[in-house]
Amino acid sequence: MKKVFLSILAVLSVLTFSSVKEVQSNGFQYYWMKVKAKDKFERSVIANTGAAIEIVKDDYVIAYGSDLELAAIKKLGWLVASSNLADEIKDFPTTDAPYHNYTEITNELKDLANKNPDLVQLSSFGKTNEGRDMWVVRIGTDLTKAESKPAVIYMGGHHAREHLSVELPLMWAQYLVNEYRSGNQKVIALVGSRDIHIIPTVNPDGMEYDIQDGQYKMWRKNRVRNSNGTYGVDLNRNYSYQWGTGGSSSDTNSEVYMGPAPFSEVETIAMKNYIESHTNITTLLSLHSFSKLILYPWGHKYDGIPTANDKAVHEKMALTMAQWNGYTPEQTSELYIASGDTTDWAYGAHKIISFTFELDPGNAGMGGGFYPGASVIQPVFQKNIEPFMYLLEYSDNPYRVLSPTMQTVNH
Ligand code: 0X9
Ligand code: ZN
Repeated sequence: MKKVFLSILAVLSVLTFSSVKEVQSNGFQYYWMKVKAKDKFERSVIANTGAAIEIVKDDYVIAYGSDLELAAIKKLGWLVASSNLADEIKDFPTTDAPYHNYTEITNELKDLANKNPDLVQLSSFGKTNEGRDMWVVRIGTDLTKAESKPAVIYMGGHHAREHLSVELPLMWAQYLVNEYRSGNQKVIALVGSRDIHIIPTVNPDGMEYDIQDGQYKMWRKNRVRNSNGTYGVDLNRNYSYQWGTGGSSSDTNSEVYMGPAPFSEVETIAMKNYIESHTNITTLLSLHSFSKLILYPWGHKYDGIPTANDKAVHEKMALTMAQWNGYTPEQTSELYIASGDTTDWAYGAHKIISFTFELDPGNAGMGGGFYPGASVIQPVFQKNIEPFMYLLEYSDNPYRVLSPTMQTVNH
């Protein structure tokens, strides 16, 4: 699919300004903002305005939000003085053809399943607002016995504009099958002994909307029509665990609109039902972009997970995975408080060991941000193979990472 590279973030590399105006189809104006914030407490105040914090630095953040949120941030007195570069931004298009649109993803997954019926099962576990199938691929030998094996679930694309987070799960599914066929002993053993669930995109409607004009729209949410005629709920604020307790907004125009109720969205309900119907899932990875981080619960409060072993498992696994991909491991709320995300729910409600990766790039420099171009796809996948494999390997008993004999029943 031809995509036009929107270099809105390229200008952020200069960081000599604080706001860039962008108009979305709902008629509201949206801005990039550079906002002074020295710690997680100040960042949480910013998150509570309803703006989405996208980059965290030692003494400032880069946030994206509506004019209302801009006004609220201005009121805090933390907005750095700005210049408006919107017109300039529209002058730098380029193509991103290797990324997959929804039809291409569907075709790739069907192809993988059709050619490998002994290893791959493709199914739709829900329908989006616009009627698209939500695809999950299940990989393993003897799929009729899959429920009796330990399971891990990988997902991407909660946020529409985070296209790299969709490419990686797709590539991971293809990689596992290819490596299995070509005799990779480790993969053969793991595909034989695990139940692997891969959901390339949780938000197909949002993703298609983001690319539909051949020009990125910087869309984040799903495409539900809200009761007041606005569009979209932030799916990563809509899960039920401690829903609406901070870092999300009840304003339908907000980038982090939590929805009218927990699990109000067909996409999150489908995720809930799917995960709850596979009680063998021990380990979860939700891919997002960008910032090069490995995050683990809690996100809704500053305290860590109260159960010592569970906290230690998350910390140890995050640290280990960071050795391969070079990302920074930390508890989610070290960034800022945000409630209603996938991992807080998966761990909080079901004790699934859960991680969010914020993929490359690390910041919004030239060619960076949400639209880093096609050249990053392969290298970012390569550096994440070992972390993905590690989650798969230890999904039989993640507590083994603490001590080989440790067994903690977590369901
Ligand atoms: O804010 C988010 O949903 C994620 N960042 S993103 O830039 N991809 O939007 C981070 C989610 C981590 N979870 C919490 N902060 N609770
Ligand atoms: Zn995201």
